[in-house]
Amino acid sequence: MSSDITVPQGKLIERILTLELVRVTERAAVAAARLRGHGNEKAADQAAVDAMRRELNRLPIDGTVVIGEGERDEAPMLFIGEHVGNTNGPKVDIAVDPLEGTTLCAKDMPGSIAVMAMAEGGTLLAAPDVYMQKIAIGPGYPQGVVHIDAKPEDNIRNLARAKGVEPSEITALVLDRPRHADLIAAIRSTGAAVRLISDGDVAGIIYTANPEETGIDIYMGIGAAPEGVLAAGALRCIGGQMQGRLILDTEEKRERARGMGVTDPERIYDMKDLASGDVIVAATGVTDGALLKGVRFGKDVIETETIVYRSITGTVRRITAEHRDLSKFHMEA
Ligand code: VTB
Ligand code: MG
Ligand code: MG
Repeated sequence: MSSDITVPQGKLIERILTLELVRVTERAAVAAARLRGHGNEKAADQAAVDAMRRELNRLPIDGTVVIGEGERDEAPMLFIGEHVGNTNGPKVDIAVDPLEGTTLCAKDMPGSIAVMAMAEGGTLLAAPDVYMQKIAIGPGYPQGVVHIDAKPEDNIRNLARAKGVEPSEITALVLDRPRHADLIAAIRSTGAAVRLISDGDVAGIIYTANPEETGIDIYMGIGAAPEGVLAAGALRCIGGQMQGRLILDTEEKRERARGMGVTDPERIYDMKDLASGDVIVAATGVTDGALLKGVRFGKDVIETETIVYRSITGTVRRITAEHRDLSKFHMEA
């Protein structure tokens, strides 16, 4: 029986919106991909934002951006609190990162994606644009086998034990940042491997869901909060465990967070606190990556690859699209 039937009315995202989201991230990805390798992060990001915003405003939704491109509304740019959609539809929360991995795109390096999530109104954590400490593992482990406040060494050892392997057979994914020097040393001290990425921890966290293919067992470290909410949405669908804690290390940040409803600055959010309702997440590849192929510009066709997750059914779809209406893409994206 489909789990749809058991969920109270009004708690569900219209499933028809699943494919609408694909259209939105496709457009953003194509717009950004035109600027791949041009060394201009800002231009690529802006192109993705504009395309995403335009498509979102066509959707039959009454949407509020809760995770967006910043908190101040100097320019119309999918800022937090912005209303999107033609308001002719369900109240939904929207989380966006129109170009996740702007640097990767500007340098034409692997792993940049256009990504967004949609969920029933009030169910996505409205997080300020600050850092978030995160830990994530894939499905199939006992609840609590790792914990955000445990020592990294203990997390690796406990995970290895639960997997039935030696710590030396575990690989952790960590953002390559000076702030992670101690974390990396601690992980390596157990014999485990660390794979470093320069950017892109939305995909990084999603990798943990499929260790056989990606080689990644666990994600650890400090990335951005918006990316944490997007990743949690996807992991909700596939299964796995994730915890996050906002890093509110100044009074100004705590104040901002309070304004967004964060009463406990130390709170540990688990996956379901970050994305608690029925959530749909879509991501389209901009540059080639392990999760998705990048946009291909052919003579007559533009090809995109998108992955879309729907939590209530646990369905993951991969959608390869050939876009022939090139005039439209040229004109608008
Ligand atoms: C990460 C990464 C992103 O920001 O969240 C990172 O996944 C954190 O910020 O792709 P710093 O770059 O300041 O360390 C990104 O790199 C960019 O959104
Ligand atoms: Mg961004
Ligand atoms: Mg980002």
